[in-house]
Amino acid sequence: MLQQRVIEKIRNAERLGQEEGESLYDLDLYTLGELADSIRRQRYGKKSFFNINRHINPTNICADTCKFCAYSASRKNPNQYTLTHEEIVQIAKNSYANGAKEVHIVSAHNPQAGLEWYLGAFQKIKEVLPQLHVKALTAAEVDFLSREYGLSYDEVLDRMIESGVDSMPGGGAEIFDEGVRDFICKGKVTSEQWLDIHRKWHQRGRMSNATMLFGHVEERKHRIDHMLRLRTLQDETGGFNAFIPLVYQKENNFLKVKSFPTGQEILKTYAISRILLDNIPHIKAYWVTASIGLALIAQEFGADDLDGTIEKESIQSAAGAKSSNGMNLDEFVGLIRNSGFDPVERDSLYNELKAY
Ligand code: V47
Repeated sequence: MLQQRVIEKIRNAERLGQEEGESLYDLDLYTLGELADSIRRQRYGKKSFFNINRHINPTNICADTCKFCAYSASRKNPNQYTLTHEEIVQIAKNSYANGAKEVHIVSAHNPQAGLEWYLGAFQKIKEVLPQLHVKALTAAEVDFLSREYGLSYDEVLDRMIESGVDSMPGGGAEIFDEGVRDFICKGKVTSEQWLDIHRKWHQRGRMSNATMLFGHVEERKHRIDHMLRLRTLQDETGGFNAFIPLVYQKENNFLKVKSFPTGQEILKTYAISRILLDNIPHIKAYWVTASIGLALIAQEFGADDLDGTIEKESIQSAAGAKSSNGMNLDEFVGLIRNSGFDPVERDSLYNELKAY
């Protein structure tokens, strides 16, 4: 039977393909959880990683029209804003003073802002806070800047490094399947381009993350395909730190979704990603989209990282997530400990900073 063969292969640390990956969803939740958990425990024991970080979303004016997005200014969200460099630097300074080790800076694709507005902010942060890790610009933003200002991807990536960007976040990946992608975010960076931008970034010796937006109109087979395309690139470059399955949030947007994934389906997706992505070190249960309760349970289904304290979050909270004011550090650490895991503060590149 396919299922028995697949379980055997996982226990022998053999790789699975598309069809085998899809068949994992047919396993019962506990069998799948046990398989993913044994991989997670072999690698990290009971450690659960998090960081003290600050999300900054400097503008919500966007040339693109992704149906799932509630963040960009539109007729459902008429309040446009663009922060000045001074405001961005002030936020970074305050967060640093409060213990943040990383700023995660992601914007919409604002054609009025200018290349210097995008890149100058990183430079100014680094001038005053050279130790603060700047994780900034998704591959979708890199593609936007390249098109808007007639630069090649190589040129944009080099300018990012000159401006002080340390690593790239994993946003903009959505779902790689071209049919689904066309339906949910036509006109944005293509799947091939997204992968190519990360390849080029990794070739510069830099690290990044990869996300997958799921629980909307995609099917299970599209999630497996997405993971396998990432695994192939990771074989080539080794530049991904973490894979982050993002659970779709349904409020205030233009994507009409009939049914939403159950908790079981979400946990299975974390577990399957741990099993399939044998070459990506960390699986992040981003508590913002999973909800903190499910993210804590996901620690037993393959996830070893819960992202961070965040402080403020505007993208998913616009679509209904309960994350607009981040998470208190003491509460976060207490929740991880009380769920049976050992909280470990990490830096952006997963060096361990403090065991709580
Ligand atoms: O790419 C937009 C997603 C992403 C919705 O790299 C939505 O460490 C759910 O990429 N429901 C941006 N998600 C955020 C992101 C991220 C987050 C945390 C950590 C890291 C990392 C990266 O937000 C976008 C898009 O897929 N998003 N709208 C929505 N309605």
